[in-house]
Amino acid sequence: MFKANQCTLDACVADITTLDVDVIVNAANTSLGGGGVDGAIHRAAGKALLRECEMLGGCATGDAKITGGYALPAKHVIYAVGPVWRGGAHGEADLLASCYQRSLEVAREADCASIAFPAISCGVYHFPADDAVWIAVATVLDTLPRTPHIARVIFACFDDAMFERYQTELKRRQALPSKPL
Ligand code: AR6
Repeated sequence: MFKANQCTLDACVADITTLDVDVIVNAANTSLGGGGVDGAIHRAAGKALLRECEMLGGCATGDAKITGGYALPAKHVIYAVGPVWRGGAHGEADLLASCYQRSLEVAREADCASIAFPAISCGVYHFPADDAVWIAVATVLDTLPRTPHIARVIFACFDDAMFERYQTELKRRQALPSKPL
């Protein structure tokens, strides 16, 4: 666990659809439909979620939109569209960082205090996992000072290897000399 002023950051191995938080983030695509985390979220939330998604009109890569959580334990779902990995010279790092930043901003606007992220772009979009984890943690820490009532951030990992990456990165950050947020 990492404590940054008002907020705790944690990693866990979990199916993100089971987490009882204010909002879970979906690793979406621009048309807001698909498999992976997205498929799991739609299966758990029920058909009403799909109807609300259809009214959102898609979402740009690097941006985030929000719906209700319907049958999920989470009150809301945020759709963050990560970049497809195309070698790293196509703005992928900035677009991935933007997903985390925009998700926290959208969560703040919806008065969410707790948020769980999957490893956006690390599945079928093939972003290198070590880099993605570094970007996720760094961007969340950079954004939190502007989203002060977010008190809990969870990085929900689908497997032990991803969990180890987040644990290592959170521990490394915790060991750095503290910088006021
Ligand atoms: N809970 C937590 N993590 C999960 C879950 C789950 N239930 N299911 C998968 N993961 P992906 P992307 C992990 O492919 O790479 C979708 O079809 C998974 O192991 O879902 O951003 C969308 O609709 C991986 O580490 O997202 C888009 O078309 C991470 O979540 C496209 O895939 C992200 O895997 C987005 O690709």
